[in-house]
Amino acid sequence: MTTPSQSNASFTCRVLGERILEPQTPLHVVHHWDTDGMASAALVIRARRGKNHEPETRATTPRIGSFSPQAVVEALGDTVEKRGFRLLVLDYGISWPPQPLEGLGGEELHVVDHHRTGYPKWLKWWCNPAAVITKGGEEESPSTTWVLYRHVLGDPRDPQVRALVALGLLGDLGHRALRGVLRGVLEGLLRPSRLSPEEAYRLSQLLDSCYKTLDRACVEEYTLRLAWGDLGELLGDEGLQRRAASLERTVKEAVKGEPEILLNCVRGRVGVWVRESNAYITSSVGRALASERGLDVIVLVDRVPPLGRAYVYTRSPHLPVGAWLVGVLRSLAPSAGGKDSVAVAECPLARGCVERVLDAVLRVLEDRLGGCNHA
Ligand SMILES: [Mn+2]
Repeated sequence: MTTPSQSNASFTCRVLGERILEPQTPLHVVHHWDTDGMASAALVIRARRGKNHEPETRATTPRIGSFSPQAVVEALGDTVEKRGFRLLVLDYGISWPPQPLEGLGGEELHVVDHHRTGYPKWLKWWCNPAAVITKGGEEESPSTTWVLYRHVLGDPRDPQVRALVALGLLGDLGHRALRGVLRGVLEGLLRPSRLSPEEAYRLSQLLDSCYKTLDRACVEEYTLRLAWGDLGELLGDEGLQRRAASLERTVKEAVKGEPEILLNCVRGRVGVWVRESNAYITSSVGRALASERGLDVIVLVDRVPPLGRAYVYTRSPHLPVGAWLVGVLRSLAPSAGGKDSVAVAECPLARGCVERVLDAVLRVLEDRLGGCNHA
């Protein structure tokens, strides 16, 4: 069923697509630092290439870990003052302020995304099916590369553009995209470039090692390589392989460590780990702890000094800790979120926030699981 707002949205997406492909108009792309964001930017850069000319296209990523409209302005650098540039923000799920920011008028700013968020009236050019459809939006738009492919740019013939669509899907969905109905879609997209879905998944992990090591230059360099380089060659890139291998070792080490606190409760066991590192791998470590330690709930307090932040990450293999915790976390931390089996609060490093949040998490868990004793 198509509601009027949906058909209007898909019309807007097509016109947006024509505007960002106009070869005579320079474009600055600001994109999320993960694989989907990098692949989305590369896809647009490549799609803009004309027969006999190289249109001027810049691509940068916001400071890693920062989600704000101000971070977009900073990533644009001196482009903000340049006349004639169009701006495109990709895969960067922030909520925009009710008034345009200085230097970011509503006419030349374009946004393509698949995160569930809302848009103010001043922002004229946005394409985000998940913001229009109230139910199931994110499932139907699993990546920004998918939104570009289905709604904005149309079906591309270029094999590399099709492979980039698949790469974004694998980046955001992870290995679960390798099974089920999506597998056929991935095979279709990847066939012309002779990559298997497994190889493309591996490439997405290699690319994510740029942001996990908090290396913005790496993100920007490999975005251009995705646009113009050979994807099979990138899979063998030694720099990326070393980076990813070192992150994998760090996660393995972290998972071996003993918990700071261990609670035995009537309806489950809870482990609390505390760590500090220079890598942005809270969710990798948290997932591994939840799947490998055989506990009912894991809590990970992860301090990341280069980001000036600490994360309190709670995950369960089977309990709805997201539903239990997200409301409480939002009242205690500057930023918090989650879904069914995971809840994360983001705190400044300074004392106070982490302690408050951890106390509240343990209180809620003790309440839900009943009769807890320290082991
Ligand atoms: Mn994405």
